[in-house]
Amino acid sequence: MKFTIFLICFLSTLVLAAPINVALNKPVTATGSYQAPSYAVDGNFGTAWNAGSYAVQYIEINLLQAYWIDSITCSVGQLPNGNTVHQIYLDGVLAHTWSQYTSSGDLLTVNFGSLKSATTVRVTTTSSPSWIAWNEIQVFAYVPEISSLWFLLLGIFLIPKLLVVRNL
Ligand SMILES: [Ca+2]
Repeated sequence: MKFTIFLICFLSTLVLAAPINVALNKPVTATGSYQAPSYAVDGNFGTAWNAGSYAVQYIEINLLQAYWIDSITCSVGQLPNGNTVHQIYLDGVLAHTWSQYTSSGDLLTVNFGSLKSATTVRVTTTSSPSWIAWNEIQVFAYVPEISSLWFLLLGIFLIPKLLVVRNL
């Protein structure tokens, strides 16, 4: 009985903890700022960071705290189109590389499979025919909602105690 209630509460927590974009409006630094780095995390795919220079360039997002990152999506903002190499670094450690033909407006996504904890996300471009630019960089992480934490606490502490009091 207790275990069943705990299981229901725990599963509710997982269901309610949907991944959200934790990069939104976070502090950003970059190697160039022909157009402001903050445009890459402003939630608007119609605005872009543009380094104003060719590779190698990077943009780094400070998430301000460690998050369990599930996936990262980057909206390509380059002109002309062509072959590019982009690297994703999590807390300074290379986590993924895109090496492919890319066009303006393309969405590049990496799903890490297992969650990766990191505070900083850097996207480094080592090869491109264009000035380096991104329309938007989204970092999706699991952030438990307050309501789901409440469910979990209920499952762990309160409901078992109530059951004991009622002798169930
Ligand atoms: Ca933008």
